[in-house]
Amino acid sequence: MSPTVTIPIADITNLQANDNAAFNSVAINCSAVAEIDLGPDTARVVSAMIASYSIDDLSGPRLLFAAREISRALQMNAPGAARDAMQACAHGELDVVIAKNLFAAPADLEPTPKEGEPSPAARVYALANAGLTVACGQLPVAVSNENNGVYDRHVRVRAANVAEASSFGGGEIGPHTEHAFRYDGAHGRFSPQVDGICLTGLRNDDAEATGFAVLRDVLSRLNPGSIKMLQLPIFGMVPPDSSEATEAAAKMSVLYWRHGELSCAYRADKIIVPDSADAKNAVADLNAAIARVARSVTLLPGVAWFARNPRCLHWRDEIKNHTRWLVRGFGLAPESPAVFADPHRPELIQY
Ligand SMILES: O=C(O)CCC(=O)C(=O)O
Ligand SMILES: [Fe+2]
Repeated sequence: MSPTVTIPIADITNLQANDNAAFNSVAINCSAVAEIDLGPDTARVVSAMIASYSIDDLSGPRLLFAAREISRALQMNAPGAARDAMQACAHGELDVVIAKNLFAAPADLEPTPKEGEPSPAARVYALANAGLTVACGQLPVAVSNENNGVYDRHVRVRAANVAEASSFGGGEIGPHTEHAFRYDGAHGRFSPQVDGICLTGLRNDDAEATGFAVLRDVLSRLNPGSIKMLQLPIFGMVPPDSSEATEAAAKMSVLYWRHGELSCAYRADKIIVPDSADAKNAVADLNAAIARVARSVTLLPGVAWFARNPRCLHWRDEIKNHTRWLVRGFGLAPESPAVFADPHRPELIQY
């Protein structure tokens, strides 16, 4: 007998992406970023583990199993300070963990694939992202309307889109959080944003940077009036170019409360701002605040950036070298109200 309880979709009226519960302070004016070195021993162990996995480990229960194995290897091999940082991230005290030596730079990596799939040996590097995600307190997940519902996404220029500054072409240039646009598949609701994003360098010969801005820093620079304005459900959002969805979402707020924290659903290049001076000023204020507190990280091979997605904006800073190759994976907080559609795909959330 199956232990799965299926809740009819029509009955899930209380499963809202935005829970509107505000119990944290809005402007915590401190840094929320830790840079850790997992150490060469960890890198060697994780690389050996990656070499032993196959692409069958990139989906379903096997992904959760492999991610927990790698997370355990991180806990057992990383220095104490690195373990503390991952724990602090799991507890919501940190919003970003930058980890060196997640794996050893792959020696025999194929040329950066422009079209089609990377080789199985390259794809399984995403399991390092999944392991770090678990170590930071989240489940590795894929979403149904993006990347064909596959966990590992490979961030690199595609031949047909070299000139485009878009998530399907050369790079994601504008500041954004993932799933600012998030219609829930056929059900017409907003899905929760994924709680985590992990980007890891596979190849980055020109040391191109990934920009990011921690939301608590951004909020500390925003006028209170803008913070109020950005919480109104008056904004529209066009799906990103990488999404399989085509219809714009309406009545969305840019800032909203979730899991007790003010969270951000924003994509600078896709937002539809209503025709009001207050709304336009608030978005300009937001863009200026992001620019003022922007930081950057260079994702060299084996360097990972894990961020609590709705609490940190990110973007590609520059495009110089079309061979740059990052691997990306999403994370979901265990308390997320995300809808899971298939008992055989516990890593897949319905969008
Ligand atoms: O290319 C980058 O540095 C950022 C990529 C990005 O925004 C993403 O993969 O979600
Ligand atoms: Fe992104």
